[in-house]
Amino acid sequence: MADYNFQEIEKKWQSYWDKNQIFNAEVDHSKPKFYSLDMFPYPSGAGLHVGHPLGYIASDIITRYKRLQGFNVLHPMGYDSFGLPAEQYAIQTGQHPALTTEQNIQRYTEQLKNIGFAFDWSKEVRTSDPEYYKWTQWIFMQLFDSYYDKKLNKAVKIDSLIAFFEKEGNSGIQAVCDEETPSFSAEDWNTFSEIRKQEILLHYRLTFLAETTVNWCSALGTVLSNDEVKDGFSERGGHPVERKKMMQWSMRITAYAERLLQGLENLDWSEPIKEMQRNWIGKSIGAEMVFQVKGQDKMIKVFTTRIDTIYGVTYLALAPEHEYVDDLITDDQRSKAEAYVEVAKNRSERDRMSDVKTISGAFTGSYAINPFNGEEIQIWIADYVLAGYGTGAVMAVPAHDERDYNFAKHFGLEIRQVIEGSMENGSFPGKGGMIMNSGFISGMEMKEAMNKAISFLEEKKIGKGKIQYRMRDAIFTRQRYWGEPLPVYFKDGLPYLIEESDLPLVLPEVDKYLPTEDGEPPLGRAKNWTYKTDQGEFPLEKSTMPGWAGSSWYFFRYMDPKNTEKFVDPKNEKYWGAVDLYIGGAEHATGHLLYSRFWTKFLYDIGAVSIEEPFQKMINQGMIQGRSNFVYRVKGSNKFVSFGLKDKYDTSAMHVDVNIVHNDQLNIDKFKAWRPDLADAEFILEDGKYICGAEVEKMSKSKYNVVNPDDIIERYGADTLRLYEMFLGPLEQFKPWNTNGIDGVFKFLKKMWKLYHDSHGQFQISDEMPNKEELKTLHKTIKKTQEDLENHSFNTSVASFMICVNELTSLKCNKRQILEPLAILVSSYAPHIAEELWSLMGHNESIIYASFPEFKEEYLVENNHEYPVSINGKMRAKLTLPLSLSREEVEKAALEDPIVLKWTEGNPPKKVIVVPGKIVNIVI
Ligand code: ANZ
Repeated sequence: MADYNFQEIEKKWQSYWDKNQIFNAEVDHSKPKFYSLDMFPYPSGAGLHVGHPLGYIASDIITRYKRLQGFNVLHPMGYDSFGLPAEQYAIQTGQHPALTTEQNIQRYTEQLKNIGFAFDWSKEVRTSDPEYYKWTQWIFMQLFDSYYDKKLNKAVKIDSLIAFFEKEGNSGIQAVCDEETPSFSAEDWNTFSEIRKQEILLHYRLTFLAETTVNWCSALGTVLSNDEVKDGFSERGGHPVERKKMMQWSMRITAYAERLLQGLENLDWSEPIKEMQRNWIGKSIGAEMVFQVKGQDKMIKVFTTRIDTIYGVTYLALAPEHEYVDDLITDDQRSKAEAYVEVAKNRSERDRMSDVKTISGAFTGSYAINPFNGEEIQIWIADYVLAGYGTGAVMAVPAHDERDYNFAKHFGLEIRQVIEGSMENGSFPGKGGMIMNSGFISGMEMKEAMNKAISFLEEKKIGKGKIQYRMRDAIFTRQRYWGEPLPVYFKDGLPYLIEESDLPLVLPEVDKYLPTEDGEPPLGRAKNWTYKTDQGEFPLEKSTMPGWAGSSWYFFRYMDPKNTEKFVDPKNEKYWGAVDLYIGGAEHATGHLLYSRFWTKFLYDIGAVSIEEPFQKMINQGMIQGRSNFVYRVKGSNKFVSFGLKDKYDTSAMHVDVNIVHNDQLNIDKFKAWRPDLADAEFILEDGKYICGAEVEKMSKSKYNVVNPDDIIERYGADTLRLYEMFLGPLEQFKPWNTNGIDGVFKFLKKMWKLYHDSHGQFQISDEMPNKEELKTLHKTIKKTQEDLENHSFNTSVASFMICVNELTSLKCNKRQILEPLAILVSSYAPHIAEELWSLMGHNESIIYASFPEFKEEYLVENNHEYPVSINGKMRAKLTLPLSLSREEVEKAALEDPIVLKWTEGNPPKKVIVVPGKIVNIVI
């Protein structure tokens, strides 16, 4: 083979890898394990674009490197294949989502295989496969069957809770439950009906059915999670979203709030992602206390982080949705207050939180009593108070809280300072000022004052210290078709689990993928969507699980994907353990990455897995943006003017498909074929070319800047694509896809290929011993590559390969002892060419069985030194001498140097100073 025929080489090795299944990983206790995971894709109809494989290439490089180091590597791939787009497509076309999903998966797999990934395809999982979601349903059942024991600080079987209730009722139990759970004694419990018992248990179960305020999107006909809603509109499709109360399944993730927070400490993740999770969890340490309403037997409970400011409270503020609002509004305030509540309720929480400028509120007409000083204070309704946080009511301290301050200013309410430094003079509290004008806590520091105030609350039984989390329980159902059915049926209106032996509960067929006429989810259309028990036939749950269900545990299934008895065999799970490197997008910071941590902790609690944190180290790759190209149409004409001349005309820019532009030059014939309607357009050229403008934007179909990896591979090969994606810049950075530099990378591979071939293109390497320079080039590259791989600095490695190949080319080096290790170094990045060269060098086994070359420091040590020689203080000559020479030998060599001789004219100098390894100074 003469030339670097990448097409042939790549096909050959891809089919070799496939046939020999060399990347299949099985438990092997003789080797250390390395579990490398990529966030699995949703197989969309559009296929992969060049941005998608970026992270996969990086992790592929790491896994190949780890194999060379002797690790047993698990590097799987699969599909997160339930989801809305397939369902929307099904609604439009009537095609079953399973069908389109299957087609999309085939295309994805083909595209991924073209890139030469070292995936263990035998471990592939698909979340929409009944054999997979059987176990998603099984985990749901375990959650339903468990409650959170605060004393043991873990999930425990619900049976032990029932046993406790039978003996002692629920007053002594330390369990996480809903706020409004009623108290009962053992006698009560034992006389409760079955229905009542089940109702009570729902307050404790880790997945439960309850009336919840949800984000309802009527255009999509479904509930959305908070992270699927952006500024009051659905993230997909941009449809309006409203707040609505509905019966919904939820996951009691709040039970795990503290563990989710603490667990972050030991994870090797980027600080911004950890911080996002901390903020999402939102831990606040404070106090809860009640204020008696004057003249009514109502108590308003507030949550405050600053109980030390209690003497500065000048009013209470309630969220418009607060349950007491109606009762508190007095007749003389009614019309104004009710009108206000109506408007305020319809603003989303997000708007209310982000909008600090609009100040609105209404006085209820009622008063509350501050138990610390007996003062009567006004009760207001204010939409800056959120219904879903704390108790939905605040004690307002205008002198020391910004929102209270703005509100009080606006409505002319009292502002009373109780800490040194106040809002009035631009100083926030919490900076350690002394408490003043505050009865028995005057003169104290903040901490002490808080402790004293909390003791007072506890003594009077009107409050207590309280830790509050901002995080809410996670809503778990969607009114959609293409998702996992919940393994639940209803008897007497209450949910029961189906038998484990009846799993999987397979998604039924429906005539249409739309809600029913009476607004039921699509499963309402299924015939016989019922469950038969000895007691009769009962309706099954009609909602399905959300997108995040299947992805919350897939990393376990990869370890043992075909197991029909368990979701993973403990032996496999113990061996593979936590993911050693997780690569994926930062956009999952508060969704997937929290939910999977939660499920893992739960599975750990019930003894199903041995780890508490699924992803030990994570890297978030930056997005590859599109580089759009533009042509410039002269307004009102059919003429297009080249970029450099466009300012001479009145033009409008138009996106043009980047695939018909090369190095910013437009292929005019292809343009005409692309837009037949513009086939008769005229082009005003510069230097005979039509040059396009360019801009960096999101990669998207509508901007015609999507680049398909298949096209790059056809033109340059997968090895070039892989190297080039890494060469674009640091992995974590956002960067535009700019093919202008891709030729350089391609040339590098051709140059490397040439090193192993003679001038006639014949493979030829020599068994001669390498010289020092060649060894130095090689070892410099080994050192750099290894350092880069350890630091995940992929772009710099590519640069060092290029330098290495350039140096070896100038040294005309074709020695086996240099070129074998070089092929190994490059093999993680450009595996196809490396395999080919490796086999040409006479190896019968894949290069993945080679060992990573050992770096030897000795080859980098300089043996010679270039001595500057000065004569009478002026630098006159340079002398390269071995470092091993003695002072006398250096002096002798210097004095014999022809240039020095010219100056000394052969006479002995007055003085010679030699600093070995540095300089020579001669005085004549
Ligand atoms: C009195 C006070 C005085 C407060 C002061 C702050 C400063 P974080 O830290 O986010 O937990 N708050 C309580 N519930 C609220 C709700 N549902 N909507 C809006 N605000 C609410 O914030 C807790 C503080 O936010 C609480 O402490 C309360 O105001 C307010 F100088 O009470 B504070």
